Amino acid sequence: MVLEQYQRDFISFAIADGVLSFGEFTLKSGRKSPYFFNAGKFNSGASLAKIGQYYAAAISSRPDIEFDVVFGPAYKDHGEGGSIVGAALKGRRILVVDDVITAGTAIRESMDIIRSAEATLAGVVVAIDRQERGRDSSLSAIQEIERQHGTPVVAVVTLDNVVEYLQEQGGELGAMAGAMEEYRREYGAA
Ligand code: OMP
Repeated sequence: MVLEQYQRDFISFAIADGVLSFGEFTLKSGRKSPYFFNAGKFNSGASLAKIGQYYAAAISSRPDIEFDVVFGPAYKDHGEGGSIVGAALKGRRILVVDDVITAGTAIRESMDIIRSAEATLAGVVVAIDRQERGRDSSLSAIQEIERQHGTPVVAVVTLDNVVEYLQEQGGELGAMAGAMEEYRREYGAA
């Protein structure tokens, strides 16, 4: 597998901003992971502008995905009430932009919102595909979504890409790749 330059840049940028970090983390699914991707740390104007470009690069790699509206889920309980702010969804083709899909719980909430708004799901773009088994099978959550909904899911980077990058870097970062591969053996998709 060949890492595209924008993928390499993205991983290096995510590590530098502390978005991609290494240690021991308990995920929403209860799995203990040696790495975590915290998109909330892309919190400056400059890093938001950059992350937008990486998402755009991933979307451009799939010109077959045609959409009218970009939808960013907020998963909020407070604020102005209701779950939609911005453009109307009804009858439109929606591209969902999200941070991470692990077991697929969060993304299903977005799909429910789109379905109840009588819109069509055109595709999903995520920053990182952790390539872990989903809830219902040995497929990854992303593969499940692609099969169940016939919806393409694009990731800026996958776990494989991150492991490859870390191995290329060697040293301390290279050492992290081993822990990630071990994790993948336990929870990775078939
Ligand atoms: P699922 O709902 O299991 O697909 O997990 C996705 C959500 O988990 C994300 O929207 C985050 O809230 C959180 N998460 C991360 O942000 N980064 C990670 O590296 C892993 C998770 C996670 O808990 O699985």
